[in-house]
Amino acid sequence: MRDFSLYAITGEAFHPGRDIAEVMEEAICGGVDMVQLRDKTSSKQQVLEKAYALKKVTDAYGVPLIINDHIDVALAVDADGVHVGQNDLPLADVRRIVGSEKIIGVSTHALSEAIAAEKGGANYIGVGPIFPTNSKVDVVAPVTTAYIREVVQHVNIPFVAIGGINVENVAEVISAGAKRISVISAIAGAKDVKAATSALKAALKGARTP
Ligand code: TZP
Ligand code: MG
Repeated sequence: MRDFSLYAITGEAFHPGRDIAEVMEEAICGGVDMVQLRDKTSSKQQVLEKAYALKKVTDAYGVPLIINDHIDVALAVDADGVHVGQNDLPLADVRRIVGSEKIIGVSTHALSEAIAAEKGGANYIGVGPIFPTNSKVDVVAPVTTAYIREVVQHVNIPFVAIGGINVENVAEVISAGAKRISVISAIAGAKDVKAATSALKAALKGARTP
């Protein structure tokens, strides 16, 4: 898996009336280096259509596309990978379905889950929510940046910090040891998506430089 640092997750509710592929194109132009289609409300058919539209854009810019939940859609559009949660199919079965070449990301909220995901062959894990977030309905309590320090000590695969991260608090996340962040609202909810993404990427880079 090619490394990434700013991972945008789609959040259509944040930009009503705007096209998802267009918004993600602006995000990529602002510096996003991985995109996830996350849609918990549309029909399978609609998710498939969005995935095809996003794939066109991500392919044009050479950015990986990951599909949340819908493994069949990921395979249909030949996405780069899938992202699954703790209540989706077991990791071993996801790997059997997608094969060895696809990226598998797993959401984790506790060290036991993070270690299990690494052992099970995940390519990266999501670690969060770091801060309170309004973007996820069934969200667990924030794990805080202290938890990032624990993950750094016990997990060897790439991890991405997620949940309530924005241009103001990204430095705190990076100084706790995260190298990669994932956001929904800080990008999808921005008035000027490209400018907000550039600012976030600059803050991320600035925080990463010792
Ligand atoms: N998983 C943990 S927090 C979260 C997900 C999908 C939502 C992140 O959204 P935001 O707007 O960046 O807080
Ligand atoms: Mg899921």
